Amino acid sequence: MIRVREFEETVATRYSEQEMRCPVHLSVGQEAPPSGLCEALAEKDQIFSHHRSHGHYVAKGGSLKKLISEFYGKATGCTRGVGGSMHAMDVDAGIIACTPIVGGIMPVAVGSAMAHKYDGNGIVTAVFLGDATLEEGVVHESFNFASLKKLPIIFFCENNFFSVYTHLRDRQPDRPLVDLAAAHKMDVYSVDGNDAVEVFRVSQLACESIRKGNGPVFIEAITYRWREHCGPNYDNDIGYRTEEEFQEWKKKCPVEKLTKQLLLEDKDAEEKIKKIHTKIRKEIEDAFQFALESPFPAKEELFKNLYAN
Ligand SMILES: Cc1ncc(C[n+]2csc(CCOP(=O)(O)OP(=O)(O)O)c2C)c(N)n1
Repeated sequence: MIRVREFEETVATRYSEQEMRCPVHLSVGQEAPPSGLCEALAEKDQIFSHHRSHGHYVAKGGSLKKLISEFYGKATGCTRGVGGSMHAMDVDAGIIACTPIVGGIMPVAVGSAMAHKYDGNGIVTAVFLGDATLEEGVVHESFNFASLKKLPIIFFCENNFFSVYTHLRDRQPDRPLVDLAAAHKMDVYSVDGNDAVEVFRVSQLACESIRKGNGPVFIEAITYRWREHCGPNYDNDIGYRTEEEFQEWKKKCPVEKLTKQLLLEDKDAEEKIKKIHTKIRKEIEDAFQFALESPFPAKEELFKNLYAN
């Protein structure tokens, strides 16, 4: 969680330098869901995600150097500098693909989970989705098919209540989000998405059930994004949500929550956490330096992979 938070805060701070020229969808405040889930996944398990994927990528152990280089459009980036922040991937770390068309990644993840089932390789796939993603038809086709074929996949929904500037209550009827997945006959959980330990606990249950061959599981993690939908700023003044609401969620900071828990359990926790911060800050600094010093892709690279030939 600290690595995700420090990474995102550094991106936010350095974004105004105008050197990172791709959009950034930060997930400050939403560190517990990917951290809890990825702690429960095995190293060989795989994730798929969407536009707000930095936290997912970092939590699954993706290379910081590759991701930051991608933000700077450098040849050393995870898609060689041509994809930008919404196409994070690091196959070695099991981060297979992220795409920004809302819902677009769902059938891709389901197809991949089906391939793993047929290979019998024991890989669990987890696909991240936002609450708004449930409004896309393809999501329901994906739920239906995954359930029918008992595929080894976790549908992991981070409910942060907003689709850009529109609240959930103005987009969907008042009913539990988990009902949508339960209707497709799969196990569902709804958890406090700012409680990393709870997220880890249900993610472990999901993995155990999937590894027994019981088919997909849907998890809703209720959380809140602190910064604007896209970009480094705070936007509580523009009218779609209030400063009071934001402050209430800020009090539920997932990093502070876990820190407090650890301080109660371990007298050396403060010292250990300090060391983690120092180590991670250095790691992030090195990764930024690497990105800044890396070359831009050659001109010929621009048209590579655009055509079948
Ligand atoms: C099919 C499609 N429609 C609209 C958009 C524009 N859009 C980008 S992000 C977004 C909101 C997504 O909300 P959610 O899935 O809840 O994720 P969050 O941004 O809250 O993390 C929208 C509508 C898009 N990228 N794709």
